[in-house]
Amino acid sequence: MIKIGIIGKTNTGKTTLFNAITMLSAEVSTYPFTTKTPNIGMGHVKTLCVCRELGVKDNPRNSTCINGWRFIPIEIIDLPGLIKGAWAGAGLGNQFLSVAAQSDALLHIVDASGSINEKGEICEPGSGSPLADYYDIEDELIRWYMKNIVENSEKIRKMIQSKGMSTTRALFEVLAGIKVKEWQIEEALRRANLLEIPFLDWDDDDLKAFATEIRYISKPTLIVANKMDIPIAEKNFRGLQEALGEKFVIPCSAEVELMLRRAAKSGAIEYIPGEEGFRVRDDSKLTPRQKWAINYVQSRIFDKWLTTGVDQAISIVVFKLLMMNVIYPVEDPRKFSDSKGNVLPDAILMSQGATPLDLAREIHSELAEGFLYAIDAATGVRLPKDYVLRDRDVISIVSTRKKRGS
Ligand SMILES: Nc1nc2c(ncn2[C@@H]2O[C@H](COP(=O)(O)OP(=O)(O)OP(=O)(O)O)[C@@H](O)[C@H]2O)c(=O)[nH]1
Ligand SMILES: [Mg+2]
Repeated sequence: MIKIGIIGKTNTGKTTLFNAITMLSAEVSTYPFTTKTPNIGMGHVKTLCVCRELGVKDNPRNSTCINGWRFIPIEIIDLPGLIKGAWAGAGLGNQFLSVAAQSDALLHIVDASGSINEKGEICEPGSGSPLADYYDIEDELIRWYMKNIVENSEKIRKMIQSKGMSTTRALFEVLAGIKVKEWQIEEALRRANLLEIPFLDWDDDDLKAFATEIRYISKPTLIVANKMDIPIAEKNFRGLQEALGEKFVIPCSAEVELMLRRAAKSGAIEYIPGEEGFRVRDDSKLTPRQKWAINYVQSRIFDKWLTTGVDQAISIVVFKLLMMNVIYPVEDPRKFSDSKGNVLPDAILMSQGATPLDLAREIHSELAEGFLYAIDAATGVRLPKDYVLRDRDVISIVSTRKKRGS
């Protein structure tokens, strides 16, 4: 399952966002460093289901389908807030960063309303600096990568000198544990102009240049400008967009999303995450406080920003940054079902370039071992061996071995 880590300065709303996405109740407060250990939960990414296009009624098993939208599970990790010096182990720094490093992508939350000061304490909205906060946290991450390499430099040196390994391979041996891939190292070396300079000749600037590139390449990151329900956040949001023009920055209100999801769960409103509005079930049953909240949400978020941004944030990470495709594996290509007759039972996120054999591996190793060929269920055509899976493909794998349990 894809893992998305939520990082950011303390008090920016990471846990509020985590609770909104997972519908859990991890502790939220106005005190800095409320979250002491990572919270892990399940969220969903939304995609248009193929059921309508195929004209079938589906029976999802690993996911859910609501009004033609498929919600696919993903793992969300809420991390303790960062501070300057975290890379060197200050606060919960080290523990935090090694957990963050296990994620496939990151959401970097900033308090766009400027309601936290340099130390992360709540202050007058507009007085904090979201852009400075952003750079501080990014700096911590890059320093942490640098520290990791420096601590292992003797090991890297030995691998190069005694075992004759290339710089790329030796760095990979050390960084693989934090989910860095070999091609990403190659790419980072290229972008940092270090392809021709052996590791043994690197100076501090080379190390920093490499760490900066590998941080971005190995952990694609979406910047989430949170607390957009506070009016002054708009100015800061525009500033962030301006300054970080080459990156994705999206406006968001985690608190509003949390209110909406909880109200929908209680039955007071109808709301599908990501939609551009909600519907009150029965106006006459609302308390004055609920009426006030509904007004707040409507005027501060929907009228101004169209959505709360939470669902969009996850979609952008999964589909734009990680460039995942959604594949629907089925056993019976005519009925689009599994062996028990469940129509379109599973929706699986696969990386770009993945083949039907990769899909078989993802489902079960035995299915892959006996892999013969795959069928495109929508057209009934047998796919060539080197076929590359496309988004929304419905695939039936023909194998000498059946999936266990089927
Ligand atoms: N107005 C507004 N307040 C928010 C929003 N999201 C979070 N907050 C508030 O910001 C404060 C901090 O929220 P948390 O979710 O605990 O922040 P955190 O980043 O997890 O903080 P640490 O765990 O201490 O690092 C709380 O008072 C939240 O209610 C939002 O979208 N709008
Ligand atoms: Mg927290």
